Amino acid sequence: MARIAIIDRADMNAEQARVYDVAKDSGGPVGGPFLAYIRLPKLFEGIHTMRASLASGPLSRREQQIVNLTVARHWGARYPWFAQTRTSLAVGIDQAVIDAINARATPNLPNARERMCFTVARELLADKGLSDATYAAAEKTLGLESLVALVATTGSFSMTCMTANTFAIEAAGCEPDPARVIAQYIQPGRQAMIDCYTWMTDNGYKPRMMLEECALPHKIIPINLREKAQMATEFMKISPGHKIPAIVDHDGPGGASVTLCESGAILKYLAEKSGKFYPRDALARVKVDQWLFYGSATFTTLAQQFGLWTKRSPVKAPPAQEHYEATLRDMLGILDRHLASNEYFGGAYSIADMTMYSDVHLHGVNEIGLADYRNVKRWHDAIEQRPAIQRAWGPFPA
Ligand SMILES: N[C@@H](CCC(=O)N[C@@H](CS)C(=O)NCC(=O)O)C(=O)O
Repeated sequence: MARIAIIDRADMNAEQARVYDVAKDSGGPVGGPFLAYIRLPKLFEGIHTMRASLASGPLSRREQQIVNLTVARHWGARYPWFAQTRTSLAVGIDQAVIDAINARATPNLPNARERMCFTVARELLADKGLSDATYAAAEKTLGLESLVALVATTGSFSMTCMTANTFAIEAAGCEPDPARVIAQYIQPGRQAMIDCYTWMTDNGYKPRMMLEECALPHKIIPINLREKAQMATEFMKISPGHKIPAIVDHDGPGGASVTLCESGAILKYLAEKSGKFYPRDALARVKVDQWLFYGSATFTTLAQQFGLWTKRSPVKAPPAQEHYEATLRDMLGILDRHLASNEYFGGAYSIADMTMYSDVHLHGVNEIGLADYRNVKRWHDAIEQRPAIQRAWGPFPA
């Protein structure tokens, strides 16, 4: 939390401690924006009561999540977006739906109630009310009680997002926000140093993680893969194989402009540029290279096939599905054995971990589960907590 100090349980007054314990014992949230609400214990308590009543109200878990995602995206609230993305995947919402909301597009929701939840939340936020036509359609599709719950959810979650934004609440720790550090050294009129062409895919997150970790000034340029933006002639001058991610560094070696694609090459380039997350010692460096290449060339490539055959392919092919699930489990076992005696892939946290994280996070956590891979889970959870990683996995900056 950047702007207000966290009050530890031990430092709370009696009323704060009471409401905090009640919330914690009932499994409710006590972190994030609740770190601000605790300043007003009655508000903290009231918000918990409202959350609980909405959670058990007429909207299904999925419907609530669609509203929360839409609200978090509207407010550009990083911590709530991050938290809601995780919960949405856990309740079975497709990554494609999350991607569409992140890209401010209309998600493909076959269920009429879910579609209406998105429409109402978006219209309320954009237009400050509902048109007669939307109101009538919403009442017909959802019923009055659900509509009341939907408006209340939109409003209450907006408060959460505004609180997170106002008090600059990050998901963990109190580290200075690199975004502010960056702002100090971008001179007025000067171009952002690095353009990062990317999309919300496993490879797409890799350079974002490194750029955030190094606090390197950069600009995100979304390349919408669903609209085939990667096939544009201008983009293919930067990435001849029409793939994201790619970068243009306007301040490369000797002041030259450098264009680069391939996530592994980009991570290595940024590591050499910043002098971070890549050991200087030659022996340590070759080990980081080994896992960097394994991550970029083998792990992600094969994990993508798992994603294709188990999630995205409209044609079901059980042998392919079984093959790639077994392959992914085998690879998670390989990672787990290495992490049993190594805190990170190359000893210290490095670009090798950044290349491996995306597919563990997307497929390992959400689809396979990490219960059988305890060392991978320990490693994943430590990285997930890093503020830079949470920023990198948040919505694209508006
Ligand atoms: N080996 C490449 C793979 C990049 C890749 O697979 N990119 C995908 C998205 S994750 C893409 O842009 N696909 C679009 C296409 O191939 O047209 C890397 O590590 O950067």
